[in-house]
Amino acid sequence: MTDTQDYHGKLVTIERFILDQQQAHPEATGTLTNILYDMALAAKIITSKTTRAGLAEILGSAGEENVQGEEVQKLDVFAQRTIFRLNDHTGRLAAMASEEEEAIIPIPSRFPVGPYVLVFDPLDGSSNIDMNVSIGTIFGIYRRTTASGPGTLADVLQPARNLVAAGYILYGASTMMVYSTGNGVHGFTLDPAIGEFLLSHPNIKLPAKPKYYSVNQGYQPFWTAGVQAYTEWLQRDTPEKKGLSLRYIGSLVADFHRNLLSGGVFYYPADSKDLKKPGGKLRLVYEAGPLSFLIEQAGGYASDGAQAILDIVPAQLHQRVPMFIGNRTLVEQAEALIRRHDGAATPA
Ligand code: P6P
Repeated sequence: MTDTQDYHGKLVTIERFILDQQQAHPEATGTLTNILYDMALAAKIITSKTTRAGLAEILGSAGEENVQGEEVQKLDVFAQRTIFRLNDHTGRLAAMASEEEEAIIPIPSRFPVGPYVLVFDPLDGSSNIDMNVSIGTIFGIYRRTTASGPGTLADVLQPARNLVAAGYILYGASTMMVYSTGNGVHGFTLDPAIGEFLLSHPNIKLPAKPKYYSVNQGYQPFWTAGVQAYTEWLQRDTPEKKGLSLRYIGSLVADFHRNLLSGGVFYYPADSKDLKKPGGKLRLVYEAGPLSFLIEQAGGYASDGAQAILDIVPAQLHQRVPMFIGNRTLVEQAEALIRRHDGAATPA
């Protein structure tokens, strides 16, 4: 097993790191390695567009032609097509599933299928683009569960504990790719001058002393009594912790990344504000699941308020789930207060 401590202070590209990690698995064929390579390439391609998003008016906004007469795509559609086109022909995947597509995405019949499935939210938080707020891509990789032929919905509807890899790409002041294959969480920062992701955050672990809580406090009137009590507990000095500061960007990958590095808890609970979303807003398969895999690899925990998100077997592709994710002590306190005030019935 490659000791990631060896990397501190060393100049390592993401490709070199992924390959080194593969060498810890003699049985590995390199297929997973190549899927991760392609996610890094997707990140570079999408970055080339997100850094100019604000210029859409000058360059033409989505659906129009830009000054070069090219059709300008909405960024989330562009991100979706980029990830699809990098993976549709490689023979590594049996199917894909995306936030942007109602059904699973089959591998075109002219291409071979492979042993993995890729689930992804191509550009989460894209409504923030016009305000130049950081946005992100979230992805998870499973081994297919069906024996052969085209991948099926069953291959995708697996509990996140089955993930073999998960990660995200944060398009912020710099572009970062953060991923895990079950051997710790590792962060890479894109150096645009050379077009390479360089290892900048080896073996990320949640700080034991949390700093922030992150929630949209605007929904407070619509929370259950348990979530109200939890929020009040987070704000207070207690024997276990100092009162936490509130930080909420409203862009999941940015909020998650900040708390991963600073320590804290992010939660998007169920609320009674929008009865069409009794289970909260975030999606289980391609948002909460992969992030829950990452947080546990970083020493934290993720719950829907009653159970580990990693153990939830999805019933539908786009099903939503309440999510409390971060330092284990903070998330377990949410479960305790919800049990005490709301009973075992909630959340949805
Ligand atoms: P609200 C962005 O639209 C998103 O899906 C996540 O990135 C973010 O965490 C959440 O919605 C914010 O939702 O209701 O607080 O605006």
